[in-house]
Parts: sequence; structure tokens; C-alpha cells
Amino acid sequence: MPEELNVGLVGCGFMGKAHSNAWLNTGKFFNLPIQPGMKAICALPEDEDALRRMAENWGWEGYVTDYKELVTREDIDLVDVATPNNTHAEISIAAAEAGKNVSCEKPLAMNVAEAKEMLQAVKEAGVRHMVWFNYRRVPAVALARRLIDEGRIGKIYHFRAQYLQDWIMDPEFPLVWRLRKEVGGSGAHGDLNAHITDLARYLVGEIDEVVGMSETFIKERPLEAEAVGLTATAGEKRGQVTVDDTVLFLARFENGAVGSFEGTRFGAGRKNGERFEINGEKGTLAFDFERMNELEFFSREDPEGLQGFKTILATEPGHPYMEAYWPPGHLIGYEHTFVSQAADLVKGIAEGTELKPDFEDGLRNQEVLDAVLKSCEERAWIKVGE
Ligand code: SOE
Repeated sequence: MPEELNVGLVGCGFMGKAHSNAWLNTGKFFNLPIQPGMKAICALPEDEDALRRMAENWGWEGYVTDYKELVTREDIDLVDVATPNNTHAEISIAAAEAGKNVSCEKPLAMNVAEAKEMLQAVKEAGVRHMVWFNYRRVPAVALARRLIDEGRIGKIYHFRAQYLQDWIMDPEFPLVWRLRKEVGGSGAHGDLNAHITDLARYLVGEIDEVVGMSETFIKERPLEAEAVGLTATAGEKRGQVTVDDTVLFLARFENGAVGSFEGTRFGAGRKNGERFEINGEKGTLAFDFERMNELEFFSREDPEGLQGFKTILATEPGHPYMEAYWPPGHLIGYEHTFVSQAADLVKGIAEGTELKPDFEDGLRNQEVLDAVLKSCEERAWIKVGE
């Protein structure tokens, strides 16, 4: 067993903060075989002020402005990638080639070809790898998986999922990187459908074929510089939105279940409405991230006349991950999903045990995402992975 696990984090935005908090706190909540060391955080030189503040605030020992320096440092064991999507492959492959373990934000890559290269790189280097599909670590979601494994809802017929946000509904919201194809790859699809696709694979199984539709409601937006009051000359004030605002798709699972998926940034009033409902032969499970401590369960096996949905408050010590946190009924939040995933990552690397979801899962996820985009273009059913 290694004696320590020194982490170098790349990225200082929203995810940089979520990951920094995870690395700072995971060893305090969980009884880990080794402690993660917060060696260095990295971002581009133009972000140096924010980077310095971030390093000081979250307890990183230092910072660097070149990821190539970070990945080759001898005192780093794990490179954690929390950057915009178009840099995941380059940084992860460089880290693997330098012999580092790699954890990478979702979606793993811009497309299947990149995801394949990333998987090959970590396999060839013999390093450990993981993708931050953090919602698998919501206790209520992990409990849903446990109940499915125990056969509580029996054979699954339907997986019905939505991921609804509304943060870009204002047409004057600027053209941030998530709205540009060359940086984000896709829009709500890679950002939000990636998560519900991961939950589908985690809870139900592999997806065989898909058919989808896509729409971009607001086709032009103010350039970012103008929006923050910097210089933008006439004619350069607006730019094309080159990704989807919403993608909807239907899916057939290999085990015979059918699924519907909807990812949108135009779900007015829904801030992080990641929901699913799973109907099986013996009952139903339902989840909504905006009430993330709860899991709804309907059992057809309950006595007649007493059947109905029950709401399980997934905060008991016997519920997944909860023993590490608070007494029953003392709710946890978004940040805990990252803290729990970091704990699994440290344990998996220290003890040589399974790490899920890994780059293989990232690739399978990307295959579904790419098949849906192809289906949107061709207006046809598409087999996943072909
Ligand atoms: C987008 O708004 C976003 O931050 C995603 O990128 C995250 O993956 C999701 O968990 C929350 O929303």
C-alpha cells in the first residue's frame, strides 16, 4: 500500500472548488487507509490571481500555471482534471504517460475517439482512473441501486430521466465556454445528459440503441467580454451559440427496458432538477436531486389497501455513505457527493480495489452521447458503439 496519495488538481472554476473541498475534507469524514496530500493546484497564467487565492483558501501547498509541470512532478501521485471539456484528453493522457493516476471530470471527452485514446493511455501506463460522475455517490441514488440489486422492484421496464436547469434562459446571458462547441463539445447534452446516462447505466444497464432530437432556442448571445463590461467593438458584440440548449432521446436497454431522457437548460424554475423514475415489475423508485436526501419507493408487494409511495429519508447509518456524516435526519448536500467519491478514489488506489466509474465507463457513456447526436443529425435510430 502506498504511504500517501499526493494530489495535483487542474482547474480553478466551479469544479475546482468542489474538488478542493473534497480533498480537504474527505480524510476528516472518512476513515481512510492513507491521507490525500493537497500538493498543488493548477490553472492558466491569466487566472493566476484567482489561482493564488484558491490555493490559499482551500489549503493547497502551492500552485503552478502549466499542467505539464504539474503532471511530471515527482511528488504528485494523482492528477485530478477539473477543466473545460476540450482539455480533458490532453491533460489526462499527459498525466497517464507521466505515470500518474488520473481522475477526470465528466463528460470524459469531447467524443468517442478522444475517450478511446484516454482509455488506451491509462491502460498502457497501468495507472488507476476514475470519472467524476458524482451523483452515483448521492446516498439516495446508491440506495436505489441497492434496492434494485436486492430485487425490490424486480425486472425493470422503464427508466425515465430528466436533468433540468434554467441558468441560460435570459437571451442576454453571455456566450460562456459551455455554449461553444469547440470547448464544450455539446451543450445540455454532454453536460446534463451525460449524468443521467451514467445513472441509467449504473441503475439499469447498458444502452443498445437511441433516437434523439436537439434544439437551440437562443442562437446568438452577447460575447463574454462585452457582458462583463470589457471592450467589444461593434460587429463583434454577439456570437453564435454552437451547441444544443436541449437534447431529448429515447433508448432501448440491452436487458429489454426502455428509457426516456431529457436534458435542458431551459427548464424555468428548475435549478438542478436531476430526476429519475424507474418502474419495475414489483414497484417503482423515484429521485429528484432538489430533494437529494429522499428516495421514493412504491412496492406492489405491500398489502392491498396499504399500498402507496413511501419517502425514505436516506440519512440512516445503514444507508450508503451516511455513517461518515451526521446522525439520522441531519441532511447532506451537493458537496458531500464529491467528498464521498474522493474517499472511494483514495481507498481504491490505496487498496488496489475497483474504482467506478472508470474511463471504461466514461467511454461507454460517450458512445451513448455520440450515438444520440448522430441520431439527431440523421433523424434515425442509432446503435450505440457502432
Ligand atoms: C452545469 O450547470 C453543471 O455545473 C454541470 O456541469 C455539473 O456537472 C452538474 O452537476 C451541475 O451543473
